[in-house]
Amino acid sequence: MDNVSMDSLIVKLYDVNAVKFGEYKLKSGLLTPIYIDLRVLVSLPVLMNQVSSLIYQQAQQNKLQFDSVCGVPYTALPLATIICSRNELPMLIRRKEAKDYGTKRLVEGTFRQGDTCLIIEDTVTSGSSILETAEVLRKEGLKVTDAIVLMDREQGGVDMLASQGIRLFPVISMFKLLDVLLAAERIDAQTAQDVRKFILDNNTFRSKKENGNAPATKKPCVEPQRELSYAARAELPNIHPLASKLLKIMEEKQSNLCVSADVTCSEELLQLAESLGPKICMLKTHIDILKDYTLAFSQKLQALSEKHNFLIFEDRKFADIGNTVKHQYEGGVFQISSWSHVVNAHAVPGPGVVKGLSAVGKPLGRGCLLIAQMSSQGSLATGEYTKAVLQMAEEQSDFVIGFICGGKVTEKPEFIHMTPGVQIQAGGDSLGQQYTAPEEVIYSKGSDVIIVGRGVLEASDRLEAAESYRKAGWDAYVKRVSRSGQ
Ligand code: S5P
Repeated sequence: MDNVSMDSLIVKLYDVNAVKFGEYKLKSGLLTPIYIDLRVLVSLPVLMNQVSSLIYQQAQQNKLQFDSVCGVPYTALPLATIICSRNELPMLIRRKEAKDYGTKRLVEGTFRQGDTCLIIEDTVTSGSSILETAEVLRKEGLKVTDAIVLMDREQGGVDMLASQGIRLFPVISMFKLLDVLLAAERIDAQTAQDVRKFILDNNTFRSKKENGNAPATKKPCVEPQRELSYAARAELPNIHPLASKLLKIMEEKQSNLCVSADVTCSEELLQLAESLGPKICMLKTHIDILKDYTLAFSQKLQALSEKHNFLIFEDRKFADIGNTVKHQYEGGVFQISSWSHVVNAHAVPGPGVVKGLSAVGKPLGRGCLLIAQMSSQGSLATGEYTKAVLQMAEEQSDFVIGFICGGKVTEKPEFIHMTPGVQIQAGGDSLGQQYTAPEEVIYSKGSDVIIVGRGVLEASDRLEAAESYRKAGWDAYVKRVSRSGQ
């Protein structure tokens, strides 16, 4: 919105009595020379729509990322409803009290653990109403990082919320409002001056700090959201059992290393599984490069996965219609579904590929990784394609446990991020492979598991190399989790 229309909106708010001057009591008991009462808006649909658009514009201009929207009850509830309805966004409703019958939910609407919820509010003084709603949402497992308010009284709300990890984006702030109303001759200079003085003298955040009442963590900056540990993610209520199992293995073995056992002889592969087994959380195979595959081999591999507690991931990269991949997964020479805990698929064919695989794998408790990005030079799996893959995963999260990707592609902690193209030495190969270091993949890019092939296989001492990758990956994870204050 340009300045002119913003100014006319402010004047309109005054004209409809949403902004009043005189002597009024705030929720805190404090007497104030200005009172903002946006409840009147519900009777004024045109203004209601205008205000809702402005609030949503803040979200867009600041490129806020969120999965759902929650209005602080009650005045902001209809505003959130209009925003969600117009922009087809999922909404959540926070109850003031849990109802004493039925489900006793404090938050109505569906969401997943780790989803980010944007809070909408009509007026902010100290920020306590937003914080109260944020705390309820956070207790339910939602993340709250941003809030938008129509009218900020500029009395400390921004700083207080920042100290609690919430960025507040005001549409209109008090000083701007005073300037506009003065220029429009709705108030005189003396009134404007009195209100300015009142606002500056009554900063709720500053006075709390001065009295030593400010919460211990208060700092005028946005603190990062706490990042969940692998162990905590394993316990999330909506997590796929196989993802949970993997995360538990990772925590227990202190390993986020998946070795890519790209060898062509089954005996050598079994030797690798036996010797590297204690160091890894997962062993990745390309079963069709073995020159001597037998079903007996796959049974031995399964026994080793149990002995050393790692999962098997057949890197088959299914990419056909549902009916074909069903046969490829279950049958043929390899009978992959009978021994591999995890497989992966390209999203190119559309959701049918996952449906076909799921028809075979789900009853067996198997899981699938979707290929969201690739490590090879010139890969087409980028941008909109990657986004569409995330969408597909969310729609079939009863079988999709995560992604093959270069780094974190979703904030949803139920999904596992696995990254190939990892070597301690930077560089690549002559066929387009590109390598990133373990620390960068786990710490900077936020992935969960490093997939290492030749970095281990071509080392003179494979066990020693696996240990250095395990340590590098684990140290980077510990550093990452401690960075976020856990
Ligand atoms: O994008 C990808 C996806 C995969 S699964 N890039 C990859 O390199 N991979 C696989 O990871 C690849 O097929 C190979 O088995 C392994 C990487 O091997 P390295 O020897 O280059 O570490």
